[in-house]
Amino acid sequence: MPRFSDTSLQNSKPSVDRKNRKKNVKDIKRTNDPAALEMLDYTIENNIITAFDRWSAQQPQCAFGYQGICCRICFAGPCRIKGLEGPGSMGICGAKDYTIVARNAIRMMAGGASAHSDHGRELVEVLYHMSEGKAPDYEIRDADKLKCVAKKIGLEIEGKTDIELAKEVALAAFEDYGRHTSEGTTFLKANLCEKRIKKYEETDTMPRAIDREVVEVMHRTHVGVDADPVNLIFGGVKCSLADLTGEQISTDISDILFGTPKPVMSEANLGVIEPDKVNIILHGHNPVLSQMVVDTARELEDEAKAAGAAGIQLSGICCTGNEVLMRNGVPIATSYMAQELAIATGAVDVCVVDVQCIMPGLRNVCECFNTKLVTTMAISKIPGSYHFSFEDAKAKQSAEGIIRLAIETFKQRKESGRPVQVPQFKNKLMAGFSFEALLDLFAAINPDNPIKVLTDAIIDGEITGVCALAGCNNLEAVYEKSHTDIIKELAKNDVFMVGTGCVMQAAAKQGLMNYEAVEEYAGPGLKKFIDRLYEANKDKLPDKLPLTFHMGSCVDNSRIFNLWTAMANEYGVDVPKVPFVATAPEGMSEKAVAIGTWVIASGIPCHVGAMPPLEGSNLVWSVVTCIAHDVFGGNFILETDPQVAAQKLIEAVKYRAWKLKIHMKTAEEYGTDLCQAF
Ligand code: BF8
Ligand code: SF4
Repeated sequence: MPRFSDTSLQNSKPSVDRKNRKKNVKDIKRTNDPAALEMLDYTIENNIITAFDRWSAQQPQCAFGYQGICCRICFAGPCRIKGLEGPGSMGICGAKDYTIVARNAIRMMAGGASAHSDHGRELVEVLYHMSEGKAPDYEIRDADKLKCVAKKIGLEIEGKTDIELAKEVALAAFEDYGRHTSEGTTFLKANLCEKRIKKYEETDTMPRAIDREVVEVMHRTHVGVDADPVNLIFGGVKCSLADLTGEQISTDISDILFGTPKPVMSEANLGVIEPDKVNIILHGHNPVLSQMVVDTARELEDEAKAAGAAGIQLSGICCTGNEVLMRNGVPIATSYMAQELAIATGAVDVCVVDVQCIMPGLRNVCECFNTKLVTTMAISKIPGSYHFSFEDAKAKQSAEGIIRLAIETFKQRKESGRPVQVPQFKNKLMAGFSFEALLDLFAAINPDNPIKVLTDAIIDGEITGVCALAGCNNLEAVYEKSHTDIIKELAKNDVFMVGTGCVMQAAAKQGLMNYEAVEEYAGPGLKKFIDRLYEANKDKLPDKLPLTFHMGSCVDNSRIFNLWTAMANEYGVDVPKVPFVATAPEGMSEKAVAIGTWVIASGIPCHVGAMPPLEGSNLVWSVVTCIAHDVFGGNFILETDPQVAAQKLIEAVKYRAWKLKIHMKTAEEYGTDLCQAF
């Protein structure tokens, strides 16, 4: 009986306490990625400073900040919690550890919600301007998705042209940013199962409007407002559900404008950079410009050849990379933490960035190699870089300008005769698994009820359950090692894996996103399941299916939310009963905090492998690791050891599957309704 198979895996404490988390601060080669290791030798030898050196220089990091007990909310501070008793146990205003930790945490959620949702707003604006004829370079590439989204959010679709419908969808999305009534955000409610709607209404966590929830968090965390940690965290949950609304909007509208991803082959790791071509790296998050660069690059291929290049090689970093991989098969150069190492190859002509996860440190590395760093968004500039202002009315013109700058820089690179250092590591991958693409795979086995293929595979014991892989890179862990260790362990235990963001770039770079990885790492049940899916779909697939199913960028965690909601609806239970877990082995960003929070509020246990700043308050710790489970059905599993983390995830998913199976069997045997109270 899995519930009690190993109780040590069910307590809320990490296996290594804070004081015993040892790091060798002198060894900056903190990675298991062979390409990054080769580049680190090169950067160390050539005195090129990267995040790996800066990480070492930052050690030891401030223990107050690490635990979340440093407050800088007003400038009577900064205040730190220095002890358990007396005046030093509070900030100057009297704020206790739990208030400070909770305030800091929910401000991170507000930061994350702002980033995802503003990304979504850009897309809504493009859709709206396109519908008004003011963004002529954009079009509706997936009219079926447009209709499907319109229908889902309650719009009448009959008798309307696609353009009319696009405008109505855009207006409905705008309303989710600024509604002044309190019925809940449309794009969220349209995708939740009934029981979750009820849960959020009962707990006053249903977001009213995205902007409003972010503002409310900033207000309630101002000096002298909310001091109650539980109240603060519930405010944070509401804000994180506003974040989910923004992510759903981002995914839906990206698919409408640029197409819903389908399985596609590509490659990943620094070996995709080709020195004889004009190399352009697309980095950041928003597909509005990067998709335009992809389309325009095809047209300017001859110009590149006329300049002596073998062609134009695009590659991606971070979630812009994921967006153009999913829809166009553009290869992945690397993930967040190694972005400077990609530039240090010396073979990149232009690195074009939009918003989020762009290290300011890129500029110094670019200067070493005459790589042009191009910023494109008004809110995201870097001193010393080129700025091509992005306007959706002239998107193609901007893309052409960027590509021509790259061609010019390529010529200079060739004339200079400067050597390049491109590690010859890359791996084959298959990506492109939108929620629709996954359902399409399942439909080849069960056309009437595709999701049942997945839910039955769990009930029949073929696979253990599902795990969502998400999140960033963080040098608190060994870069990409936590990702790869956890993936291999889950695979061995027959866990079906879907994912987004930088984890999936680690999987792709390290050969864990192709069929060879299924043969090497999958347990017998998982292999059988993946083979079965392939056999039913082989006429339409470009290759055999991979070990890990890439669902897109971080905003596309909404696709994962759609997946577990469909599973819950199929089982006829609320989400907390679905055998589904999540992990962010190297979480780092505010966005990751927002995502992790709505994951647990959805009712899913969520592992985080780099310690978030919560350890300074036992009360807050117990709220997010235990009480959250009682209220929402999901909880954080905070564990820095990847092997232990994998066991905790397996334990959690097995326990859920075991409980669900027992109740389903009982209902079947006695002809009763499925119990809802377990
Ligand atoms: O949005 S996983 S490091 S790139 S924040 Fe950033 Fe984290 Fe990567 Fe994608 Ni998500
Ligand atoms: Fe210090 Fe209170 Fe100001 Fe925070 S809000 S810095 S704890 S005085």
